[in-house]
Amino acid sequence: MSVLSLSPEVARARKQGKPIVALESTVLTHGMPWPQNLETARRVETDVRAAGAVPATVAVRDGQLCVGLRDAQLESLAQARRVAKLSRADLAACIATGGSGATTVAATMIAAAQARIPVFATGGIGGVHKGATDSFDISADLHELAATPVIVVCAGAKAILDLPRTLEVLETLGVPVIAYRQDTLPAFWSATSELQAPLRMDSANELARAHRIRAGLGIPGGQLVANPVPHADEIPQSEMRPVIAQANLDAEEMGITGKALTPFLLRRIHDLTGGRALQTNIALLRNNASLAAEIAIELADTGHIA
Ligand code: PSU
Ligand code: MN
Repeated sequence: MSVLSLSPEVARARKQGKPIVALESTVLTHGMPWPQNLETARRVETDVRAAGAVPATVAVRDGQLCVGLRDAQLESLAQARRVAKLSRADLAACIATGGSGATTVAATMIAAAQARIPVFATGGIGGVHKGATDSFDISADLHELAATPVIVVCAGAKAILDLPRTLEVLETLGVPVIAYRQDTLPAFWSATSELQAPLRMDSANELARAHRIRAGLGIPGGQLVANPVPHADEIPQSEMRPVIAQANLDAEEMGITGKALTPFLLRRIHDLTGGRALQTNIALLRNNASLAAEIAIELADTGHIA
């Protein structure tokens, strides 16, 4: 029994060996307000097409794991309230009970691998939360990167996280963290940080080659590409630091934990910056979609599938 449902466009592209870029949906349902979430979803899909690849937004609809959504489906997802946020732990249960939900980085990677799509673009992955030594809150995204052979293009881990510890866990799990065209790790809203990136690459071709070589060596898992937000759209770390501290403080005071924490922090940060952080978030998503398309094209040229 297949629970995978490819859109006609994605099915066609796959048959023809065309480059495809997977896109997640939690960023739309839990990371951005209506109607900017729908506008962004559409714009990101347009960016992927403009770069020469086919977009495949992933979500669960009525017990089907959909890879590629029609515009009306994208709209109903963006408009829906109280959508389930599905990660590795709850993806199968949602499908089994005929439910619907948005997929996180971890769940989108699983869907992409099933659909043999080797590249996926998002905003920021989950990671080690500040205070994780007490809360043990470490995103399932990190383990997924270690297990599932999909390249994830992001703008660094979300800066609401404990970035040094996130890097440590990724290293322990054997996940390559590759900064794109710079030496430092980008920090989501900020193009640079004080952290040295473990690896650096300067072209989509190198990224595609490294992915193939890892697969050839039998190393499981994916690569994390950290693509800095364009400088014109960034909010520097010095400006973000107090905002992030305030948001974390608010979450602590309100007792927000678990799955609700990341969406709460993002919403709070959008508010505290008067919407500026949201504009940056949109810019970095678009930037990541374009790079992911370039990588997809490189991989498709050599017939690489996940
Ligand atoms: N990046 C964003 N906004 C988001 C997310 C990422 O800019 O909403 C989502 C992703 O789906 C990611 C998830 O997988 O947050 C991580 O959630 P958690 O920390 O609960 O694992
Ligand atoms: Mn968590």
